[in-house]
Amino acid sequence: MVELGRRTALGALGLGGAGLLLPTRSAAALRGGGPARPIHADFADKRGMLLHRQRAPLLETPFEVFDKSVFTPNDRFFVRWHYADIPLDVDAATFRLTIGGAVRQPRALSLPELLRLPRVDVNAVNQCSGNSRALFSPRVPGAQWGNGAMGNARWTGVRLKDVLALAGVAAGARRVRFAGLDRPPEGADWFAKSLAIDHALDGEVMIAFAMNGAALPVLNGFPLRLVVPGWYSTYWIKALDQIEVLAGDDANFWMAKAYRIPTAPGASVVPGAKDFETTPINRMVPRSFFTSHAGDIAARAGAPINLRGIAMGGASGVARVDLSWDGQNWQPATLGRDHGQYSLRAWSAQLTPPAGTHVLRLRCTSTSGQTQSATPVWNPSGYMLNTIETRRVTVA
Ligand SMILES: Nc1nc2c(c(=O)[nH]1)N[C@H]1C(S)=C(S)[C@@H](COP(=O)(O)O)O[C@H]1N2
Ligand SMILES: [Mo]
Repeated sequence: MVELGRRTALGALGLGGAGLLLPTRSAAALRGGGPARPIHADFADKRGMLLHRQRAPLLETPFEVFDKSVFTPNDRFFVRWHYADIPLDVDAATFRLTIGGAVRQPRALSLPELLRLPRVDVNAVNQCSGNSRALFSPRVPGAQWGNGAMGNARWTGVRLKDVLALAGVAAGARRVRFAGLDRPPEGADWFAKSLAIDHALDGEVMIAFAMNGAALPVLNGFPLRLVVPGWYSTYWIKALDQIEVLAGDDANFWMAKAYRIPTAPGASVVPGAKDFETTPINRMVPRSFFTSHAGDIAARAGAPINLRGIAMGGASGVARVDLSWDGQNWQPATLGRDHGQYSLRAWSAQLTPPAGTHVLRLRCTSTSGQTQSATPVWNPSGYMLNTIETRRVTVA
């Protein structure tokens, strides 16, 4: 059982006056009387999650949540930690974010100091590299996520660029590495990820202190997390408390050995392939999903089928979402409101197919012209699945 400690001195965050509310329900209040597993309610700040692992927590968002809104509520937002030793009780008053390495002036910033910087917002999808891994065929090891290892939120914070400017990046800096308050077991590398210096300074990468207008839930990285719009969430370091500017390469296990994808197009290789060139996982790719129908669709002849869903462009916006009965001819769905290029976007369509059994295909094309894979994606780590979605439609 994960026991969540009380967050102390929350006033130091200055969130009260900003209208940012903190969850008030205790872990105890959420326990007992709820539905049986796998819908899990034992984690404070979370309800109705699919439990993949208790320690370190892996909680998936049930897919029906995505039918209600393109923004994922904080209490339904997925959770993924690598190591069991995670920060459950952070003292906001004594918390410091350190910036060191190849900088002119190493810093240790308190939360109030950080919050003095200009604030920025971005609507962005946070998606695990291994989202949908359970759909890989042949099967690959790792958390057997369905499609719910992702979420979309409005992130509020400060620009990484502004934070780095407080320390002054030294000439010759190559990368910026990030780590949080979680701790590895004896002998293992810290969970740390790094970005190329130009990316870190692009003005888009941010350090968020709020999610959908509230403080970050403990399990999603209270009090601070990195937000890397358009990139897989392995880079979105939670409970971020260390920034290190590197003058050279990053030899840490989590960059040099893990979270690497084939350099082949679509990150796809022949199942079973081993000796292929790899590169660190990076930008997300377009995806789209049905939310109106979880499985096969049954309809009456002549009656329209109302379809709904969500789409993401990946590293750029959603240009279009299309449906097809044959994989050749595509017809556009109607797009919902544009909440920004990194956000989920709703789509809808009304179709009246003739009697018979059909396969309906769905795909998103991004504003940079990328589209979903028509053939099954496969790599041994189970990353970046973005194969075209299908539904069997029977009209009688
Ligand atoms: N400190 C820390 N940050 C982390 C991780 C972690 O293990 N430790 N996991 C990363 C991975 S792989 C994912 S998928 C996301 C999950 O973010 P979430 O739990 O807020 O949904 O956190 C990322 N940030
Ligand atoms: Mo992940």
